[in-house]
Amino acid sequence: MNPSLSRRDLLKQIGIGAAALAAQPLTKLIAANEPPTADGPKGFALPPLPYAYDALEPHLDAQTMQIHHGKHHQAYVTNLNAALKDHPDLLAKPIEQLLRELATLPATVRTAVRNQGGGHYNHLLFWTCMKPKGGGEPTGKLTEAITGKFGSFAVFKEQFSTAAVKHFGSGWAWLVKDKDGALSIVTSANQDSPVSDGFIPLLGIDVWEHAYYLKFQNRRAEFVAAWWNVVNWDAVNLGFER
Ligand code: MN3
Repeated sequence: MNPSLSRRDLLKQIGIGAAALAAQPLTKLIAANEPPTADGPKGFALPPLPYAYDALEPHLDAQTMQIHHGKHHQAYVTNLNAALKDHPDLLAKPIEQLLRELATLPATVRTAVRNQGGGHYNHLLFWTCMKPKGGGEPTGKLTEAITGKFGSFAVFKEQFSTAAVKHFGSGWAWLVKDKDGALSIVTSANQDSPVSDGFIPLLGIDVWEHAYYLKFQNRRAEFVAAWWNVVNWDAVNLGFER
């Protein structure tokens, strides 16, 4: 049960599209929480987390993880499928492709894909960019790229943290690469995804209050500091090498 959802698995799922993704079995963890309503022959599905809800304790608490994944992420999936129910052609496309081609989608579904589809995609990345006993510093080519762009890992971490803490309202902070492989730190509002701006997101932190309020209340900076302890740099590396 609960097969490990590596970054490579995730990218494969994103790439092979909704039909295959919908066939993913859900773990008992999710089934015990609430059966998803959108799991069917057509449409997107919520994959199980690659670790238990309490696996990121004490940094991220189990209750927040359970609600965040089982309720919030599930809602994005459910709403996305509902919005696209009359568009089987779009339901069959990979979520990343829908977001990349957002501007060309029918106006009637564009906002739903932006919000609900962005929510689905952003959270998939969020889950896979974390792991128990994570943290530390990246290795390999990503280290060279971060050092080359920011001067040092410490400077990168400081700038990324500041972007996450200072972002006004709900949204995300990201490490992204552009089509030439150049790194940058960006933030996005609501569930807007850097994918729609032509970037490949490598690492993202959710700074919506639902991501931290139960444990940290208004102390977003403490949440960001705790989150560094669960970053899965192996997964970030895989994204960088795409
Ligand atoms: Mn969230």
